Parts: sequence; C-alpha cells; structure tokens
Amino acid sequence: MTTTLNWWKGGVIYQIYPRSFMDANGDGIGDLAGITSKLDYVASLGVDAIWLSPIFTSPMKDFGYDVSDYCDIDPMFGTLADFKALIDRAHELGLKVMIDQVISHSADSHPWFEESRQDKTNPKADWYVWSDPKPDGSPPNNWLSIFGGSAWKWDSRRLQYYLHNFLESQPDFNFHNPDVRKAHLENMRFWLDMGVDGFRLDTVNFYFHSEGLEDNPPVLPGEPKTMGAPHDNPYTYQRHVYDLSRPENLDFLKDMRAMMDEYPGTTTVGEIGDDFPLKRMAEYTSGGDKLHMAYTFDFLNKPHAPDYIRDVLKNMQEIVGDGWPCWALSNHDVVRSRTRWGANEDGEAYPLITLALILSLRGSVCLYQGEELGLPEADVPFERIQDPYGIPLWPVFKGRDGCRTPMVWDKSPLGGFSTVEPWLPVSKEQLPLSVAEQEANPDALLHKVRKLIHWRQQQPVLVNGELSQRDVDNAQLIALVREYQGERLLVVLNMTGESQQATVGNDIAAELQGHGFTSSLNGQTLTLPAYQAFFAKLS
Ligand code: TEU
Ligand code: CA
Repeated sequence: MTTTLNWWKGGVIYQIYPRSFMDANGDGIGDLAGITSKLDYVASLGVDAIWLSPIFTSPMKDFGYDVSDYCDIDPMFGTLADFKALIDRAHELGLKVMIDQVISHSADSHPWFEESRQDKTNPKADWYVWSDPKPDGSPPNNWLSIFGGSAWKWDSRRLQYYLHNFLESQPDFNFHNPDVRKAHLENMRFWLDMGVDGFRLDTVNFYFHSEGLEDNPPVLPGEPKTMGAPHDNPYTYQRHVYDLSRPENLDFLKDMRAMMDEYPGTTTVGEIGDDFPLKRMAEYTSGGDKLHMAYTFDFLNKPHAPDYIRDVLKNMQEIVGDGWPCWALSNHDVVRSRTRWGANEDGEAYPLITLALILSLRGSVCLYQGEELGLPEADVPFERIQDPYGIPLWPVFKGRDGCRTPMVWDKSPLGGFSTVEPWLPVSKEQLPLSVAEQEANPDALLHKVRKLIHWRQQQPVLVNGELSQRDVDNAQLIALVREYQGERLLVVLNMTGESQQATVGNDIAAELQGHGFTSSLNGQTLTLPAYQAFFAKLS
C-alpha cells in the first residue's frame, strides 16, 4: 500500500455498490454500517481505496444517481455519523474513501429543480436547461436520452421543455450559469472537509451543452459507434457534438482541480462516455491541472480478442500522452466481465488473467465488488428487474441489474447479505463462489487475486511505469514492456485456453516470482500454459 500523496497513481480502487454490499439493519438493502463491517475484508485484498456508488439523499429512481440533497446521506443507507464512522474505520485500515458525485443532473425532487420549474423568473430559473418548443410544439432539437426517447421533457407549469440526458426525473443542470458551478464545488468541499479522499465524477463530460441547441449529426454509414452504450440504443446513432464534451468544461475542471489541490492527497476519476473517449481522456487528464484520472468504456463493453486489446493500448499510447487512465473490466453499469468477456473461458482462471492484464497497464485500476470472486452475471427474472434502463429495452438489453445483485458472503440462501429477501434476488449460481466458501478453500480464486494484488503493489515499475508493446511471434499473446526510473519489466499474458509459445528476446535479466502464475523459459522460448502470465526484469 502506498502512503504518498500520489497514492491514486497506479492505485487499485475497490468499487462498492452500497445497495448490494452488506445489509446491517435487515431491510433487504445494503447500508453504510454494513460496508463498515466488511472493510477488514476489503483491506485484506490489498487495495488502496474504496469508491462508493452514491449514498446521498435520493428518490432512488436511478438508485442514487439522482440526488435530491448533495450534503446528506439517504436514510436508507444511514446517517452522516455512520459515514464518519465508515471513513474513520477505512482510514485506520489504510484505505482511502472516494465518493460518487453526480452533478451533471439532479433528481427532479431536488429543491433547486422544484424552484426552477415554477416559472421563468424565479432565482433558480436558469439553473437547469430550459427551452421553448419549436413552433409546432415539438422538442427544440434531436437530442436523445441515453435511457430512451427524446432528451426533452415538457413541463406544463413553465410551458417549456427541460433537458435530461438520462431519465425524465434526472433534469440536467445548466453549467453555463456560474452559480450552478459554484454550488457544486461548495457541496464537494463539504465532503472534503469531512475527510473523503476523492471523487468519482459521474458523466464528467456531460456537464455543458451547446447553448445554440444545434441538432446532432448522424453517425455516417461505416463510421464506428463508439459511445459507451449498448449498440441497439439509438443514442449511438448520433455524433454527440452539441450535447456533451463541450470545450467550456475544461475551465470548470480546472476550477475543480484548484479546489482539490487545497486538499493534498485527494483525487478525482471521471467517467467518460464519448464518441472519441481516448481523445477526451487525454484532454481531461493531461497537464496536471484538470482531472487526475478518467475511465472509458474500452474494456467495459468490447470483446477481449488480443488484436482489440493491442489496438486499445496503441491508441492509448498515441492519444493519451501524459494523461492517466483508470482501467476497469466491470462496474455497476455493465455485464460482469467473467460473463461478458469470458463466457466460453475457464471461470476460475480467466478472471485472474484479465485482472493481471489491467494490473500490468499504465494507469490505475478499479475492481468491482465480486470480481475478486469471479462472479458471473446474475440472471434476474423480468418480474424482479428494478433498473429503469432495462425495462423498456427488455429482452434485448436486460438492464444493469445482473451485475447489481447482492454480494455473496456465504452460501446460505440469502448469501449472508441480509436477513430478509433483498431488493434484487441473491444469485443461486453465485452462492458456491461466496467469500466464506473461497476463504475456506486454499485453491480458490480469492486467494490468488489477493496474492496478485499484493505482489503488484510491490512492483514500482508496474505501478508507475510507462508502457510500450513488444512484438512477439505469437499473435495470441499480449506482450508489454513497462519502464520506470531506468528499470524495465516484461509482461507476457496468455488469455487463451491453450498453451502458447513465443520467442521473447535475449534481454531477460531475471524472471519475477511471487505473483502466482506459472510459465517456463527455455533459452529465449517462453511456454505459457492456458491463462498464465510471465513477468521478468529486462537488462
Ligand atoms: O452512467 C453513464 C453512462 O454513460 C451509462 O449510462 C452507460 O452508458 C450505460 O450504463 C452502459 O450500459 C452513469 C452511471 O454510472 C449510471 O449508473 C447512471 O445511471 C448514469 O450515469 C446517470 O447518472
Ligand atoms: Ca439496510
């Protein structure tokens, strides 16, 4: 575990989805006291920080990504005192605490929006994005909501439309208004003063819209649809030129960074969904005066073919420059990686080699709760679906509930998560992979993940180093060179189910041990059994 101010650089962040981590008060929904009770477990993984998905007061239409009070805890999760207790315990264990700021939009029940929608002249009239209809009554332009339909919702009081990039109940703020920007920064300061160590910034490139409200152009035939949304979603048919990633955002991020810098050792990681995500990541994380890190959907929605991985890394090297990525294979929005990437792979070995991949890249890493157990996506029956994104698109897109089911702590029917039937069903298929089962089995994945993370944290070159790719004579293998303060380290990964061989060159100085993978090197010929990795110091 690093204790420097730059702990986040190359750090491992464990993402907790609070509703589904641990229920301490027996109402079927996870809470802060539950999280605190499991922090020893999280710390035992060797991670640097936790990121909590939203815990703030909310009508929970989007399960907390719709905030109605930015400076309080939702009673469902506990109180401010519970949160202080959580921070204290985390800090005792050497864990940093990051919280999720959802400032691009609020809940429609936020008092600011309730005031804003009253009329066109109230003090908050300009805090959200309002527009008159076209003469024929239709919405001002062709902007779409990611969650379906037009991004504009008619308000019968103001006789105007308001903008919502997500649910109708998530109106978008007007960031062109300086009071809005100031209010959000003040709210963030509230949490910094309380002792949080950083923020995950929801939809960080959605803050500003173009005030001209121009129509977005279509994605032309043959052009890639690179937006981080399922491809059956018409949102991906547009180039998002005017509704997001506007140039004004850079100045706001600079203001935010200036505030963060008043709190040494704190950090930010932005979520970027964009037509050109890496370009945006470069823009937002370079120069040390905006975001600290950002993540894109590169490994969150695509297949894992070696060519694809090489391409992402090549683009990253060429485009991102001194910016700093945060890699994730899974989170609360996408199908769990074991299922999405590894459906036909070995369910035990595959999660470990994919983790080894992101732990070997230049950047930081997010590990989503349950990934350390190799959990597959849960199959949630239609009657139990909660996600408002999943219901209209069912069954082609089943929404995000399958990765949000309760954490499995033991193999009892409710997984040790709660004493009552939880808000989403516990996955029976996941029970044999519970924490208790794996703790008791020395060969289980959980122990291997722990070993790998602890080992990686002891390798300054893997934590901090620059990255280049090495050509080897076997296209099935991913071969990387990391370099830091004159030291060079070679990483070769076999993500396939078959043994692979390659010639690795004559500059290997010493093979590294202790990570838990096996391989054999004979002269310059490396043999990697299925799903194994090789790490060596180069001369
Ligand atoms: O996600 C933004 C976002 O782009 C996602 O909607 C993504 O495209 C989709 O989930 C992929 O399936 C953030 C949060 O992570 C998400 O949980 C929220 O619902 C959303 O913002 C609105 O706040
Ligand atoms: Ca509870």
